[in-house]
Amino acid sequence: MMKWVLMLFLGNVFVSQAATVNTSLYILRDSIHFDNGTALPYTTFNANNTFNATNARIVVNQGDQLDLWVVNFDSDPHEFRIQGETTTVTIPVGDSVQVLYDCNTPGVYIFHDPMNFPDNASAGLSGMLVVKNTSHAGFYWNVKEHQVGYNDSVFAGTSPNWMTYYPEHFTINGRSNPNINNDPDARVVGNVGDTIYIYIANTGQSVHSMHLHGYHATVTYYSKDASKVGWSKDSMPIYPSETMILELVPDIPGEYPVHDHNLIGTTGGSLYPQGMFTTLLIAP
Ligand SMILES: [Cu+2]
Repeated sequence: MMKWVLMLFLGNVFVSQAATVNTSLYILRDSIHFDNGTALPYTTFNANNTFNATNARIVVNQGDQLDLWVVNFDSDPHEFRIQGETTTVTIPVGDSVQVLYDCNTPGVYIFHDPMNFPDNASAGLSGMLVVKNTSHAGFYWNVKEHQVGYNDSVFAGTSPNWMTYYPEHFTINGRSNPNINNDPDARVVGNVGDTIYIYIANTGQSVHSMHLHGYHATVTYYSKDASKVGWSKDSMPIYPSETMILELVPDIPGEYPVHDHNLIGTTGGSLYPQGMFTTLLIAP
């Protein structure tokens, strides 16, 4: 297997505590399944050689260096880029590429396949790189929507018509209600007084507005508009290819709904409540 090395140096900040994080992403194609019986062909980045509709997530600490191998086990060539980088690497079928990334700036960055953008990224190849600067509890929402037929078109080599995009399925980390609450990385569970961070990436092509019942959360990072940092709200619009970090300090116990305020996002193939619908569970 021929190996290409690409080094992305993102500045020269030296952090003495920095660790090297060695990890790999395996590009695999299978299907994403929805509760109305629909299955769509889907390609994702996986943590090992087993397909999972949840894209593998990479979580590092500020100052770490990411030493990443991206392995293409799909039958089509792919590209790889981390959001904010201008460099794109190509990964031929059966090949792998090494990417070195200095994680100097805390935030959420979407790594994706930019080939024929947004086609390949929409058909599954978009995940989250989270650069943390806190040890507080974290939860992760990769929000995305899906339209029947679009992925088939992408995999057949034909770009779908994004002007007539009307998605029917909505997922967080590749799951829809009621299965989101079974994802311990997505379902927010904590105690009154905890400091909880929710790391969000919109890897879809529609705007989603996550509505937290019961609490306000404070925006600590917003890729689209830094002037919104510090805002405390219960509903946060997140635009396509944008990312956000929310800080939540629950003041009362309870179980409260969290859902896409764009209400089509709480359906799945016309079933309700499906889609982006979960709950927060806060103990006294
Ligand atoms: Cu609501």
